[in-house]
Amino acid sequence: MKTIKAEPFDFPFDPNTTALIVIDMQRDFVEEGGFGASLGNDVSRLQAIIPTVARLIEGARKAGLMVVHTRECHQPDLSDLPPAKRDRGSPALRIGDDGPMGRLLVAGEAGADIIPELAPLSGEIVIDKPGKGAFYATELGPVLARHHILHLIVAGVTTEVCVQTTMREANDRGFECILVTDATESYFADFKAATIAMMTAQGAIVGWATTTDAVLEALNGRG
Ligand code: TIU
Repeated sequence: MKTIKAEPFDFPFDPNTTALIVIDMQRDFVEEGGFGASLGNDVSRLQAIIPTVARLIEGARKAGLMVVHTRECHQPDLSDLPPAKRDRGSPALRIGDDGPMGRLLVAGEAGADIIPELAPLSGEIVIDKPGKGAFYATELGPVLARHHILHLIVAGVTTEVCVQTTMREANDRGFECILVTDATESYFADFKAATIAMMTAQGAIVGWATTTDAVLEALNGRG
């Protein structure tokens, strides 16, 4: 067993039953012209964490951890896109519309790709998900079960939307989850802070929080 220094208390884990899950580091959320920008968001906030997420992924690979990547995207025929998700609000573009990086949040389009800086290695699991949570309507649960995963180290975007939803889904399914706070980001600084506070409160009611340095220190003996 190893231990990550964490809030609200230390996080014990066995690397053999632990996966790093990187949520939705896609061009559609991080780059201009994508889905995130179409909602009126400042994507530069998310770009700032790319080097940190890269360092976390590298450390996890070096330690032999399973690495899972997710992508929020829909089938080209939009058969997995509920009208409630497509039609809500007044965005500049809707999911499935043509944008500068292809159709927004559609599998196979350039915008749905994971950013090149964080590209999955061949052999790493990539989960395409139609919802905000990575367990809903995906094979993530069975994949983790097949690999005997019990602990999840969580990074990616956005903290209060897909990251938080996935951590809550995982927590209810019996996983021990730890959020890496400098490897996740929101378009809204106060939402990120509130998410970390609410998930770690009440004795880690949803999960733990830590830093990339603390994860790397626990995995590989360096910060
Ligand atoms: N809009 C927003 O903050 N997030 C999403 O729509 N999806 C994810 O968080 N990946």
